Amino acid sequence: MLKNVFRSMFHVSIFVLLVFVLLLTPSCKKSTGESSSEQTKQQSSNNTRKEAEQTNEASVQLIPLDIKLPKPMFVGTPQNIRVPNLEKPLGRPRPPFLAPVGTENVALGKRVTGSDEEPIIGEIEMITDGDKEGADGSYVELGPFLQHVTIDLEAKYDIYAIVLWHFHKQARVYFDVVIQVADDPDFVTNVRTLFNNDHDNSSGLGIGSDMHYVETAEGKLIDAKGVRARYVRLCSNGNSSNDLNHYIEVGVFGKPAK
Ligand SMILES: [Ca+2]
Ligand SMILES: [Ca+2]
Repeated sequence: MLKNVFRSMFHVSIFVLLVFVLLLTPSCKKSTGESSSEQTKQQSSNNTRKEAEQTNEASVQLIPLDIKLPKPMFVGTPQNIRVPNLEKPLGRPRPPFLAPVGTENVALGKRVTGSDEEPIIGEIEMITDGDKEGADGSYVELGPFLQHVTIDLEAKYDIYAIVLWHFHKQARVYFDVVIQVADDPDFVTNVRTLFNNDHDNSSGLGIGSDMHYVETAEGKLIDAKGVRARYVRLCSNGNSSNDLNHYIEVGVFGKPAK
């Protein structure tokens, strides 16, 4: 009798266990189904993110800036220039400067104005005509002491580098070289200084900590770090040979602002 009771209890518990397993199985499957669709979703969102990152990377891919250099007019750096805070020459060609793909000289052919619009030699338009040669006929000579020129890029650009040639027929140092960008031609709105080697604020544009440098055919490259602006202004205040100011070419390397 007791044996029969145990047997029937055993059967009941087997039955309960079976029902339990049957009830659980679909819900387990469902939950697995859900989690796998969740995983697919996650995977596809990961893929989309990866693709977006790749596109982003491609759009900011950096390549060496293509700067066409003029013929050098002298070899080596003369040691007889006595100027304080003079940058030591590198002694080898300037290393490539990396900028986003599509960066080009957006100053080429653009309008130039300045504090001396009737230069002693040459025309002010020559500053953006693409000619960087050091010989006579390629440079503009502006009046003595503090002078500036302003380039209107005609639209806002993300500027990565400014390369300028004052004069490279002979080794010279130009004083109070200050390079600024702004949103307006009068340099009132959003003025940012990219370079300043005026150590005593004689130009009135603030004290600069950049070094004096000797002009060469390589020009002076200023890292503009992607600054966004329409107007570029360059100041100078004579040079180590005379009080006059010269410009051969100014290249502004950038991309249209988006
Ligand atoms: Ca030129
Ligand atoms: Ca000064």
